[in-house]
Amino acid sequence: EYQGIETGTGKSLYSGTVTLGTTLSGSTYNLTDSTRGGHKTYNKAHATTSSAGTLFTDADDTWGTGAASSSTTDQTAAVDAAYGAQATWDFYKSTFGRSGIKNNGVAAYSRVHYGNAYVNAFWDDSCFCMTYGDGSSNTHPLTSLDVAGHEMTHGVTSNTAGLNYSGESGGLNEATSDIFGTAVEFYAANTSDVGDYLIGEKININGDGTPLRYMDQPSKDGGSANYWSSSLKNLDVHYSSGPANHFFFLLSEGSGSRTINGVAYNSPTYNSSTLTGIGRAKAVQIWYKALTTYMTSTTTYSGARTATLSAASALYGSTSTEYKAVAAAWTAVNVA
Ligand code: ASN
Ligand code: ZN
Ligand code: CA
Repeated sequence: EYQGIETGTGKSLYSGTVTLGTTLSGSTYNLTDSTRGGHKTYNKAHATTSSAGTLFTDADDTWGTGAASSSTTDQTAAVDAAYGAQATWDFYKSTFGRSGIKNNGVAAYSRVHYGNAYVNAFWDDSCFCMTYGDGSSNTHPLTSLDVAGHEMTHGVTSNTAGLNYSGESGGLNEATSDIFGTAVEFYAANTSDVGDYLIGEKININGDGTPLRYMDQPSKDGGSANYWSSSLKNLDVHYSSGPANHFFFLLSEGSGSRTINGVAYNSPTYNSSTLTGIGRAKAVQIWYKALTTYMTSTTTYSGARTATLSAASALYGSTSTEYKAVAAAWTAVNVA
């Protein structure tokens, strides 16, 4: 009986046709990616039990049906989730040399079709797994690339800084997932799902096609803060992430108006300063070093300023353009 590492073809819901790491066992393929720590994708078939579910299998190693004809229980959501886990693994490996969530070469796993019309996706430390609902009417699985990168990053945060999921540290935890989820989307450079500074723009979570969050101007979602204030800590963590998401946009791209990959942005500053970005590549290096070296479970926004300045100093020097840009971007979101 043959047992082997294969490369399948996935017809995804949000990212077009993709290649997937799969495994052949006997005469049946399964959705196990042995080249990336053994990540597996399971079908919950609308259950909400704590078990992993049923491992996806296939006869010909061509998975899913694509956006046009996907149904609520089929392989298509699994293709997106597996592709997202794969792209996120590759992003962390090639960008930071990190081998999986714990940097030990071991993968998490993913579960799709969780619950009935369940409009959420989540990371869970206890199963070391990502779980995805099918969205409203079971027609919009929350399996887009940026959401997958967001959820898997919760695992990284939990195993590094460990930012507590409430108050200001909770906002920084959420922003870390938005920052690296976005970086994954740009890294993948998928022609059907190009990089942007929006979160969840593919999953129609609001029913009107608008994204869940906007990094250039977080207040556009109707709940997030653009700038730090003493009451920021009282917001839900998905809203108190705003100033850090805004910091990341300003540091990467600068203030004011621009269009990137066809998406228009307009990023304001608290102090009316005009900022020039240092580029996303350097901004992610600074955030990652801050997360993995300087932040702790109780880091606040003020502490994040210090942590990212320490990271910029270590990476580029304390008199560098990058160091000065980090300071200016925090000041521009009222973290002085
Ligand atoms: N999708 C949400 C998130 O990852 C789930 C939650 O509220 N933790 O942030
Ligand atoms: Zn989150
Ligand atoms: Ca996005």
